[in-house]
Formats: sequence, C-alpha cells, structure tokens
Amino acid sequence: MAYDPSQMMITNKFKTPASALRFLLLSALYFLLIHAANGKVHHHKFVIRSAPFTRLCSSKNILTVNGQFPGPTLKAHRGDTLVVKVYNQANYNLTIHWHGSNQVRNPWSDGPGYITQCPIKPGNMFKQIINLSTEEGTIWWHAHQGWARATVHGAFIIYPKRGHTYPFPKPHAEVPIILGEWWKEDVMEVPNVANITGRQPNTSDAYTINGQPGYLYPCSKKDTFKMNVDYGKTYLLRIINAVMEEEIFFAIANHKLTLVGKDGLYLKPIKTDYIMITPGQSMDILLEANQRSLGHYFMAARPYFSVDGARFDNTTTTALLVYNNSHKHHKKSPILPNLPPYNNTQASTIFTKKFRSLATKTHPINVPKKVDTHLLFTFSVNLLNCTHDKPCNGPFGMRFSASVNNVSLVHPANIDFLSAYYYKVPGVFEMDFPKKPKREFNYTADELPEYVLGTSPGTKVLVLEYDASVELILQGTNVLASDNHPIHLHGYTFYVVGSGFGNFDPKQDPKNYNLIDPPQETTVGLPKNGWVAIRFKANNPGMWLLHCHIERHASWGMNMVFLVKDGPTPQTQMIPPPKDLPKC
Ligand SMILES: [Cu+2]
Repeated sequence: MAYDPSQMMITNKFKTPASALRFLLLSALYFLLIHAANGKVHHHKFVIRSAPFTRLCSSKNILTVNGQFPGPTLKAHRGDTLVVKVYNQANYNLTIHWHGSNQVRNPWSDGPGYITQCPIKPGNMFKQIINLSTEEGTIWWHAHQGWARATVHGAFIIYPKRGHTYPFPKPHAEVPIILGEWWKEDVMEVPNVANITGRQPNTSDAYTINGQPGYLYPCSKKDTFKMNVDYGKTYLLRIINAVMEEEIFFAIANHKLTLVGKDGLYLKPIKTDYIMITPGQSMDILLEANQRSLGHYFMAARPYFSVDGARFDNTTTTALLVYNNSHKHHKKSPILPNLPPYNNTQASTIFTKKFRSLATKTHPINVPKKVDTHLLFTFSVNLLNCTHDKPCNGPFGMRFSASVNNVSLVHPANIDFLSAYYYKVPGVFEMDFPKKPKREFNYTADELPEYVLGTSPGTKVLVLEYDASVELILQGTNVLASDNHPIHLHGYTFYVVGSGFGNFDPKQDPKNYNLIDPPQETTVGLPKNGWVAIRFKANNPGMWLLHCHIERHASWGMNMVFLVKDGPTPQTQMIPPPKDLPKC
C-alpha cells in the first residue's frame, strides 16, 4: 500500500487557541481527504430500501440499494475519491463496506458494524469517503451487518489512472458477472433461526448470475442473464463472488478464460478452463469470443464444497454467452461447460497455486523480506454446550461456533471498537488476542483431543506497532470438520508467500516461499486442512477486521480485530472521526 505523503501534508504554523486549531486541522484533513491526489471526486447516493423481486416462482421483498439487485456499479479511476451518501430507508440497522479498498488512514468509512462504526439506524444517513490509492481492477461493495449482504452488494470498477492503460490489450467491452445466492425465505431471518437452533443455517435455494438463477431452475429460463458478443473480439469479465455460503467453480462452454487480476490487483495472465472463486474474491478475466460456429454457450457456476457430510446447496446457475448474428445456429440447445466435481480440492488447488504478481517496473511489488512480528492463527469450527440463555438442538445436542485461535469474536453492543479506541472508552475490549494458539496441537490430525472442540467468546484485539513487518500463518484445523476458509483482511492488501496442506512447518516451509512475485490479495482461500503464509507491512493505522467470508462461519465467530497503532507523524496517523459517524 502506498500513498504520496506530500498530498496529505499539513503544516501547523498557526498560533491559535486549541479548539480553533482542532477545527482548522479537521477541516484541512477533510478537504485533503476529499481532494487528495490528482484524482476526481465522484458523488453517489445509496438508498437502502426494501423492494419486491420474483425468483423461483415466488415473490418477496428484499433489501436493495436504489431498488436494484445486484446494486449499482461504481466506477472510478485509480487515485480517485468517492463520496457515497448512504441512506438507510430499510427496517434494519445496516452498514456498507467497500470490499478491497484499503481506506488508507480512514477506517471510519470501512463499514463493518460494531468494528469501525455503529450501524446506520433506519431513517438515518452516513456519508462515507473512499479515497482510492493503489487499487486497480475489480473490487466490490456489500452490506456488512447481519446477512444483508446477500442482496445488498454490487461491483466497484477501478480503471487505471487517467492517461495510463491496462497491462494487457484493451478489451472490446467489459461485463460485470456477479455470482449470488437466493433463499426463498427471508434471508435476514436465516441467521436468527440458526442462532435459536444452534444448527447450520438453512441452505439457499439457488445460485444466481447477475441476479438471475438461469435455465436449470423453475420459472427462471426466460430471465436468464445473456451476454452478447461479436466473433473475434475480446471481453473483460469482472467476476465477483457475492455468494454467502460457498466457494464456486465457474466456466464457459468451449471457451478458455484468461485470469489477469484478482481482488483489484493484477496477476500474470493464467489461461484456464475453469476458475475457483471464494466468497469475497473478485477476478478480472479476459474472454476471447473465438467460436466460429457462433451460437449460444452456457456459462455455469456451482459450488466447491469440501466438508464431508454437511449440507449445502448443490444446484447449478447458468447464463448465456450469445454470439451476435448467429440466428441460424439458435436451434441447437447450448451445452454446459465441464465443471470440476463439488469436492475436488485438487482442482481448487491447481488453479489457486498459479497466482503470481506482475512484479514489473510499472507494477512493482514490495513484499516484506524481514519479519519482526510472527503470528499464527488457527481457524476452527467448534461446538459449544447449550446453555440457559442459548438453548439449542445442534449436532450431539450442542451448538455450532467458530473461532480464530480459539476465540470467537463478540462485538460490543453499544459502541464500535474503533470509537472505543479513539475516545479511550475503558472496558470495551481487551488487547490480549493471542499471537499464536494458547495450546498447540496437531491441527490437522484425524483424531484430535476433546479440549480443542470448544471455544471461548472474546472481545479481544491484537495490537500491531505502526509499520511492523508482519508474517501471519493462517492454519486450518480438523476440529469437527475441516473446510476451505476464504480469509479477508480489511484495510490491507497482503502478499501470499506460501501455502500447503497439513501443519505449517516453521523450519521447512519458509524455504519454499515465493518472495519474487507472490500474488497480492485481500481474500485468500485457506485450504481444507492446510495453511497459508501472508505478509504485510502494518502501515495503515486503525482497527481492521479479519474474518472468514463464509457467512455461517463469520456468524459463528470466525473473526478477529487488529489494532494498528498510529505512526510518529501526522501523515502516519488515522484521521479523526467524521461528524456524522452513526451512534449506537
Ligand atoms: Cu470459514
């Protein structure tokens, strides 16, 4: 993450009373924040409200932004600033997160409820400022409160700086492809029911492509999303996995895909027949319309699901790739692409292992070579006993939970972490989130000691010194059942320097690290019963959430919070809170 400090310079040469000085500083900071760099400022209005939609033969009201599902696409250039007035006209407390945007020095606009802000109450508005820095490519935005993100999400496209080009030939056109999930029931009730029963949340009834389930579902055929192409032209697909619960395999019949970017960061081009994209990830993909026989081709998506014996939605969503001027060829029905089987971890691994940064002069990398802060986090799905206040009838008469280093994050009820930190409100959180598991065990063994099954609730943060060089090992465990966990870090992009199966070996595994061209990501798939090593410089002060992007795991507590301290100079410190920051 880099920004030009000279753009944010504030000189203090006034001899004024403290309050006036504070006001001047605040005004100057906001002026600079909004008019920073040489980018443009875009103004948007997001009205979150309920609207009726019909899918799978029945109608219901869903939460939307501006009545749209998926929501509006944001477009900007690298270095631009977006000012989004978020109006909550729904009946729920809500927030919006700009997923993949680093929010340099400005955690106040990041969005996760009770972490960096209290939710926006019904009838209220919060003006969020997204100051783009190094992001370039496809990212997205989504609600970050309850399960609202199931329908409150949209694409966020960041073009190269004005006057600059893509690191690949300019595509003829670009098309956002948003993968989603549809429940016939009210999705906002899904976590409430799960919380009462202690069981796995109800699985969805369909997956969607740009809001449509497609050909293979009842009452859905005629509304299938269609993408028209001209023979011989190349298109940029901006694929976003906004699915709540499952990782997804995606492919297009008879067409190769060329992956050129991920999470708003470029990659060395990868030619592939299919992709595996986790919830939270976004991928930039070039598609060459090269089929001489023209006609129609299915694009299709269905889950990659690696947990033995658990329930999941195993349906397939489709959309159509339609060649222009192919009337004669319409009679043949389109064919489905070959997608890997649901449980094919090898297919997921083969694809994911190919990611490499460009690491060129125009797109350099800056991976920390020396590490001063070593962290090891385990990610587990746990079981807890039913209690008076949490009665349940989950597996073995217990209730599901989930944890990072055996702590299940519980957020404060009447304030957010960030405000509590900034205003020094005592008793809200503890600063002792463990840097490694309190009790080491053979994390990925077939048989595990019983004491690892449980977890403890905690309101803990892990404190990082400003500019610390961090290596964080994400370690999957076989507690209860192992799974692939897409881990997302707010406020940062990180380098994925290594990954593997089994337990991380601190002596052997670092020898195989890629420090030459490791991919930069913001959401990384932690493989089933495996590990991932990530590195980043803690140079963005604030409170930043790290969590699994599979919604049931996050709901069960698979989240933790970093507190990154301010640096020594005004330019390395987080800005003060905005005046309209929502109150609990
Ligand atoms: Cu998970």
